[in-house]
Amino acid sequence: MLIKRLRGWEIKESQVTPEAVFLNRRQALLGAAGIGLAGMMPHTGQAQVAGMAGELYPAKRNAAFEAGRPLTEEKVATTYNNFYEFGTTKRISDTAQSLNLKPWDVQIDGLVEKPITLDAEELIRKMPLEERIYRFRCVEAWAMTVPWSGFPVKALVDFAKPKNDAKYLRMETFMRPKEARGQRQDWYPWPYVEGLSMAEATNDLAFISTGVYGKPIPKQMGAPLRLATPWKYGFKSVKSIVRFTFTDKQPKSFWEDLGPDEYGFWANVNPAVPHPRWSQATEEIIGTGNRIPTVIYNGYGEHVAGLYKDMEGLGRKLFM
Ligand SMILES: Nc1nc2c(c(=O)[nH]1)N[C@H]1C(S)=C(S)[C@@H](COP(=O)(O)O)O[C@H]1N2
Ligand SMILES: [Mo]
Repeated sequence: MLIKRLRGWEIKESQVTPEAVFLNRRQALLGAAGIGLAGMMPHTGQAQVAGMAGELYPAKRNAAFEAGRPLTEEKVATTYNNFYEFGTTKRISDTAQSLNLKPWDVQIDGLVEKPITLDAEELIRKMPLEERIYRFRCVEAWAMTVPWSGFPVKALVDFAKPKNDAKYLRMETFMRPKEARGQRQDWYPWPYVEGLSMAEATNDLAFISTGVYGKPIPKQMGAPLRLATPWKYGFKSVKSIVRFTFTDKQPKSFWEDLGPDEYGFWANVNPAVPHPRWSQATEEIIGTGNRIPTVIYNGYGEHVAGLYKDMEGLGRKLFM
């Protein structure tokens, strides 16, 4: 994110995940073993690609959330990633496969009736899964359109039962330098942290992604639990969450900690508020070469503008 020039958008053939090859191989295996054994497949390389709770996908699409743009091709979205834990380039999808998803403890704590730790898969099975197509806008002025599966953050809030004095939801990524080589670079403020106000967290649009393209979410996109807040810049959408903390203090996020003059807490999309080093007026749709105008709140103003109507005094800070 601190780079000045964007890289090219084209995908190198060698970096495309050979998913079709994998699926064919898996089908052949299932055929040989007999379909009844499918549930007993060991968690080998195959199961890792298939991911967590695979039989829950595709989740039923919620038609209330349509993007009004073509979907980004799956192989483009799953091989052009930002995940500093695995490196600073956009080509970390292979490197990220070193992340171990099992077991994956999720802690829910802070100002809640009863703190709890549970396995991610257990949590996912308790939540109402659905599919939503959202537009996505990175602060670096690239965009994509993705079919997420998952559940509203509101469902997690209801499950956690926060106390009345909870004002923010703080979310934290794993800390495992052995699996994530970027975390061995100790000048970054690991672990990655992001946050939402309670009003934002309980807004209908705030979503926890557990899947994408009708399958469990791949590691490079933030398995097993990743935030999706489509009216905000992409850095808000913290990946591979291990901890949800309800707090009365505004969390300091990873990028805010690194560059408070460039990245803030609110991070709402606004074409009229440039980043100090580049314009936010337009965005490049990855995989297409097209550049289009950016829209305030990434076009989700009807859902979220009301959240900020008493906060206008924050000015530019609402949009960085
Ligand atoms: N833990 C963690 N979450 C993260 C990031 C990161 O580096 N680490 N990058 C953020 C940024 S800047 C963007 S644009 C999106 C990219 O999501 P994608 O790789 O699925 O496109 O993830 C966000 N979530
Ligand atoms: Mo980003």
